[in-house]
Amino acid sequence: MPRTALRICPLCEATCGLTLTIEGTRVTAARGDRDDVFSKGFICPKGAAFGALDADPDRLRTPLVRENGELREASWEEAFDAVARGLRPVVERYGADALGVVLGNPNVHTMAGALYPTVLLGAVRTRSLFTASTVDQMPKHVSSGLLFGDANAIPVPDLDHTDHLLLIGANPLESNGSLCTAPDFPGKLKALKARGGRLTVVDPRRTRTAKLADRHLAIRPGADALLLAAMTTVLFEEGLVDLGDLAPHVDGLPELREAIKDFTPEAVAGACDVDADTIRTLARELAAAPTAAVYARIGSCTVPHGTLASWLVDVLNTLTGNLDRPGGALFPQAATDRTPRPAGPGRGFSLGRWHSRVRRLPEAKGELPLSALAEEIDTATPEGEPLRALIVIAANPVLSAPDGNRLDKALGSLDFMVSVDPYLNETSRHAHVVLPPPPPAQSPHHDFAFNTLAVRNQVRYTRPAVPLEPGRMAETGILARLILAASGMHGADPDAVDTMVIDQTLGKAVQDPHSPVHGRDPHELAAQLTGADGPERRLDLMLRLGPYGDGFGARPDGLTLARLLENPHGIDLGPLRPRLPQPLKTPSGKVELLPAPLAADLPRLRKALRERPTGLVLVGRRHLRSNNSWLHNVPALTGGTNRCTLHLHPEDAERLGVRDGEPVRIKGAGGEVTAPAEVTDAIRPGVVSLPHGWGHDRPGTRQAHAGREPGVNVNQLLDGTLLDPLSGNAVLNGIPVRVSPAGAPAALAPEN
Ligand SMILES: Nc1nc2c(c(=O)[nH]1)N[C@H]1C(S)=C(S)[C@@H](COP(=O)(O)OP(=O)(O)OC[C@H]3O[C@@H](n4cnc5c(=O)[nH]c(N)nc54)[C@H](O)[C@@H]3O)O[C@H]1N2
Ligand SMILES: Nc1nc2c(c(=O)[nH]1)N[C@H]1C(S)=C(S)[C@@H](COP(=O)(O)OP(=O)(O)OC[C@H]3O[C@@H](n4cnc5c(=O)[nH]c(N)nc54)[C@H](O)[C@@H]3O)O[C@H]1N2
Ligand code: SF4
Ligand SMILES: [Mo]
Repeated sequence: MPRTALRICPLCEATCGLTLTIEGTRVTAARGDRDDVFSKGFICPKGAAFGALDADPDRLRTPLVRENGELREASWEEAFDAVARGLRPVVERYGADALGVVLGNPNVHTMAGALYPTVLLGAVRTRSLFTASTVDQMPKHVSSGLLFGDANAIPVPDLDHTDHLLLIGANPLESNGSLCTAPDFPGKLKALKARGGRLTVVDPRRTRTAKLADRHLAIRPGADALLLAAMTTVLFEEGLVDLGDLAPHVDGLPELREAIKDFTPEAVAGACDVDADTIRTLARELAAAPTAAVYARIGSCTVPHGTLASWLVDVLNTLTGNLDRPGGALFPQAATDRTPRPAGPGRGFSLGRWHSRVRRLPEAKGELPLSALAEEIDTATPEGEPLRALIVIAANPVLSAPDGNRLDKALGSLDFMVSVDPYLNETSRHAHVVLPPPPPAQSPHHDFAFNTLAVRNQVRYTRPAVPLEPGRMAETGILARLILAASGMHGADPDAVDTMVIDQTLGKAVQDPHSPVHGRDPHELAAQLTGADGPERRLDLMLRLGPYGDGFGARPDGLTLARLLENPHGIDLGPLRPRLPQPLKTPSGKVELLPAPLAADLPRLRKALRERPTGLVLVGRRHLRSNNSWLHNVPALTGGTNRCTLHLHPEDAERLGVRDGEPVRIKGAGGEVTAPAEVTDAIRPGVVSLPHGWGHDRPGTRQAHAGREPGVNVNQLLDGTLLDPLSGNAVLNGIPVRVSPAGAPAALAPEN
C-alpha cells in the first residue's frame, strides 16, 4: 500500500512543502503539500522530479577510497581511517592553513550543512575557507555588514504587501527566488499586479520575469551600481528623500549626498544605456509609491561593482522610508535566530582581517575568494605553504568557479582530498575518499538559512520520509565523524560533537543576562532537550532559546521541537514586522549610510562612467528545470529548452555570420568553448548568454545521463582575475568575449 510523507524540498530557496508518495522505500510521486503553512501546495518541475532524483542509479551507495590511483568501494570504517590518515599529517606538518575547506551551495539546503561546517572550522582552525558565496551573494553580505553591522542582516522585499517592486538582475520565474525565500514567487508577482502594484525589471535579457513587468529596462551588463547611484542622486536633488520613522536610526545622510552627487542620470545614461528621463522616472515612482521595495540578485552581485550595487539597493530602500516597513524591505525573524539582544552599538563588520597567500586578496566574512582556490593550491610563494589537502562538502567548483581546467589540474596535485558528495563528478573524481550522503528522502530537513530570508516568518521541520537504507550513514553523522577525523579525535563517539555544541551553547546562554535561561543550571537544561538524535536535540535547543522559543519553561507556550512535530505542515509566525533598531550592530548603533570602504570604492565606479564595451559581453542564465551543476543527470529535467546554447541577438548573429543551431566558438580570457547558437531577440544586442553548470564531459565521472549531453563549462571563459574587490566575489556577468562561427577558419571568421 502506498503511503505519504511530508518533505520540504531542498532543491531551491523557495523551500516548498512536498507530499511524497512512497511505495516500500521508494518515492513514486511528489506533489505540493496544500496544507503547508508557507508554500500552500506550490511545486515546480524540480520538486515534482524529487522521486527520480532520489532514486538516481548513479548516486553513490558506499564510500569510495583511492587505492593505487583508482577509487574503489569501501566500508565507512575504512573510509574514515583513510580520512584521518590523509588529513592529520598535512595539518601536523604544514599547519592548519594548508588544509582548505570548500563548502558548496547544497550546504544551505541540508541540516548537516547548517549544523556541522562551523564546528569543523572551529575544530581545525584553518583560515583557508572557500565557499559558493564568493561566486554568488558575498557582495550583499559585505554591504549588509557595513550598513547594518551584521553580514547576515539582509532585508527581504515584502512581496505579499508591497505596492511597487523594482527587481534587478534576478529571474525568479526560472530561479524561484534567491535571498528572498518565497514559494510561488511567480504567483506573488502576479498578485502584486492584480492588486494594482507596479513591477519594473532591470535585466539585459527579456526574461520570463521581465515579460510580466510593467516596465523592462534592458540595461548594459555591469552598470546597475551606476543606475542605482543616479536614482539616489535624483531623490536628493528633487527633495524626495523621506526617511519616515527611520530618521532616528540613520547616520550619514549629508555625507552620502555629497559623495554621489556627480552620478546624475545624465552622467550615467551612456554607460547604462538607459536614458536619463527614465532613470528620473524610476526614482520618482519609487519615492511616490505608498510602499516599495528594491530587490536585486545574481545579476547585480556577480559584477565588478557588486558590493556598491548591493549597498545602493538598501540605500534606496532607506531613503524612501521603505526599509523595515511593511510593504518595503524588512528583516525576517527566524525561529532558530539567536535571542534578540537589546538595541545598541555593536562591534560592526571588518574586512580584510587576513589575506590570501598568492594574490593577497582580503578575506570577507571569514572567506577567501573561490576564484583564488586554484592558485592557492598550485602556486608556491615565500609567504607560506600552499594548500596540500582539501575537504570539499557539497561543491563542484570545477564547474561552478572560474577556470575549471586550472582547478581540475590543481585538485589532481593535492596530497589528500575528501569529498562529501552523492555523485562522482567533475570535482569529486579527484578525491582520495568520497563520502556519499543518503538521498534526500532519507534525510531530515529544516531550513536554518532560508527562514532568515523568508517573506513570511514560519517554521517547519520534516523527519526522514523513509528510513536509512542498510549501509547508509546520515550526512550529519558523516560530518560529525569528519570533524573528529580532521581534528585528531578519529574514533571518538560522533555524538560527542553534538553534546559539545549543546554544552557550549547552554554554558554561554546561562551566563547571558538577556537569555531566558540566565542563571539556570546548564545540565538541567540539557536534560530537558528532546529529539531522536544529536541534530534534533540541537534543533530543539535553538528553537527553545530562539525568539519564539519556550525558553525552557520561561514562556510555556513557546516553540519546542515537540510542538513543531505536532504541526507537520509547519507553524506560521506571521508577516514580516519592523524590527529596527534591534538588528543593527554597527559601532554607531545606526544604519551607517556611507561606510568608509564603500566611499573608498566610489572612484572606481566613477571611472566606469566613461566605459563603453566595444565588443560582446556575456551574461549567464538559469532554467527552471536545472540547478547549478548537479541536476543534469535526471532525464525528466533535461532536454527541451533546458540546453547549453549561446543566446545571441539577431543583429549580432547577422553581423558575425552565425546561424541558429550552428556551433559558435566563444573565447574569453580563460579559454574557449564551442556551443550551438540560439538566435533570439530576448537578449539585447551586444550581449550573449550561456548557462552555467554544464561541461559534463570529463573522464572518471559517474553521471551517465549528464555525460550524454554534456554542454560546455561557461566558467572556462574566465581566468579568475575579475573580482569585485571589496567582497572577492567573482565577476561572472558582463565578461568580455569574442564569438565566431565554429565552422569558419579562425583567420577568416569575423569576430565581434
Ligand atoms: N558562470 C556562472 N557560474 C556560477 C553561477 C552563475 O550564475 N554563473 N552561479 C553561482 C552560484 S549562485 C552558485 S550558488 C554556485 C554553485 O556552485 P556549487 O556550490 O559548486 O554547487 P553545485 O554546482 O550545485 O554543486 C553542488 C554539489 O553538491 C552535491 N550535492 C547535492 N546534494 C547534496 C547533499 O545533500 N549533500 C552533499 N554533501 N552534497 C550534495 C552535488 O552532487 C554537487 O557536487 O555556482 C556559481 N557559479
Ligand atoms: N532553476 C534554477 N533555480 C535556481 C538555480 C538554478 O541553477 N536553477 N540556482 C539557485 C541559486 S544557487 C541562486 S544564487 C539563485 C539565483 O537566482 P536569480 O538571481 O534569480 O538568478 P538568475 O535566474 O540567474 O537571474 C539573474 C538575471 O540577471 C541577469 N543579469 C546578468 N547580468 C546582469 C547585469 O549586469 N545587470 C542586471 N540588471 N541583470 C543582469 C541575467 O540575464 C538573469 O536573468 O537561483 C537559485 N535557483
Ligand atoms: S520551487 Fe524550489 S523548493 Fe519549490 S518545488 Fe521547485 S525546486 Fe523545490
Ligand atoms: Mo547561488
